[in-house]
This record gives sequence, C-alpha cells and structure tokens, in this order.
Amino acid sequence: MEEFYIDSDGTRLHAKLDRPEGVTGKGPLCILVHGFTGHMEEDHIVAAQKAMNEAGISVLRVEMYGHGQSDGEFKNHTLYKWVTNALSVVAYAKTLDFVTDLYMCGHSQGGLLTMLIGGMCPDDFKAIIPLSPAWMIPETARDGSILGVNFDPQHIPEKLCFDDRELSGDYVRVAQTIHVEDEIARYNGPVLIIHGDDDEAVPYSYGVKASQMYKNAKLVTIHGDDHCYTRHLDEVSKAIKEFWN
Ligand code: FER
Repeated sequence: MEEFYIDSDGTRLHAKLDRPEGVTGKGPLCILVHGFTGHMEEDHIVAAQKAMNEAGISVLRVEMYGHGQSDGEFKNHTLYKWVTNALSVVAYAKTLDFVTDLYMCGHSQGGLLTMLIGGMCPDDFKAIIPLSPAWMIPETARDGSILGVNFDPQHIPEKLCFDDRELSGDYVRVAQTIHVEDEIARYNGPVLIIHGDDDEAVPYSYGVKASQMYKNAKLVTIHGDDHCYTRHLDEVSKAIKEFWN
C-alpha cells in the first residue's frame, strides 16, 4: 500500500493505492470514494477495495473535501467541490504509467459522484460502479429536505444542523442545480449498481431506477441489507469480484 496526497487546485486529498498481491506491471485501476460523512477505512470501502484487488484490479481510495484526512471542513463541502476533486483524481490516475483501463466506484454520495463523473468523462472509464448511490440528493434538495432536515427550498438557510454536525446552506444551493438524469444519459458504458433492499438512507428504488435508466446496467440486490451492508458485506464482495470475471 502506498499512502500520499493528490493536489486538487490547492486542496490536499488523502489517498491510498493498493495493488493486487504480487502485481507490479501494467493493469487496470479503480478509483474508490466513500460517502457523506464517510472515509476510506470504513468496512464497506475496505471490503470493496479488497474484492477488487482479488479480481486483479489496483484500487486508488481517495477522501474528498472535508472528509477523512483530506483538507477542508465537513460543513463547507459541496458536490461541486467533490466533482472538482474527482476530476483531479481522474487526471492524476491518467498520469500513472501502470494504468491500462480506468474504473470508478463510490458509495452513496460517492456513488452519486461516480454517476456524475461517469457522465462528464465517459471516454475515461471502462465501467462505473455506483454502490447504493444517493442520487436522490439533488431532487430532495429541490424539494426542501436533506437527511431528514426540512427547509424552504426557495429560501435556503445559512446552515443546516444535524445531531452532531453542521452543513453550510451552500451544500443545498449546489445540490439543487445538479440533474443526475442528464449524466446518466451521457454514459453508455457498463454500470454495476449494488444496493441493499432494506437501505434506510437511500431508498432501494433509486438503485432500481438508475439501473433501468442506464443503457447498459446490471443491478445486484443485496437482500435484507442496509445502507452500509452491515449484514451481508460478503455478498457485496462477491458481486464486485464477479463483475470482472
Ligand atoms: C440525504 C439522504 C441520504 C443525504 C445524504 C444521504 C446529504 C446519504 C449519503 C451518504 O451516505 O453518502 O438527504 O443528504
């Protein structure tokens, strides 16, 4: 494992590169991103990394603005900042000599990011893998609700308060402008969506709907599982490994 920082217009993004055991030559690489409030050492992120490594794929885990050990404060993060960060990571990955095919995978808000970047950079990815993608966020932001906190969508408050965290109103302003459907339509490559049908944070119906909207998607349902696959993580690992077989 190699640990380092990737520059994104002055923001330092904490990254770890894990190559499959014994592999030093050229090969595919998957960028892997956590979700809202998440980081790269969460069980489901590490499980995804290990499954890909076992399938012969190198994995670049990166923490986005305001998360993990990257620069920025959580309350100041927005989807535009994450998009800028992800574009920097894609540009970095393309400079790596060993990389043949490039993939992108992300969980939840990282899954939403994966869908956006897939549409923005369709030529760069051999496939994309949104895990329980939180692509309802822009829609709920327009409707006046984020993580169960309600507000007037036409008069966005300065900040939103959750139990133990604060989020700038700018998060909502940005989210309201994003139209994920457009980016779904722009990506024609293979898409693997994995979603638990007992997800308490991102309705399973969004995984189903995305899989129907993409031209070339496969949906793997993790029956009885929640947002972070705490019950059947082994099934997630298996689905990821099989995608490359
Ligand atoms: C929301 C519902 C779910 C939301 C985020 C999530 C920010 C989950 C995100 C994640 O786990 O990445 O309204 O708003």
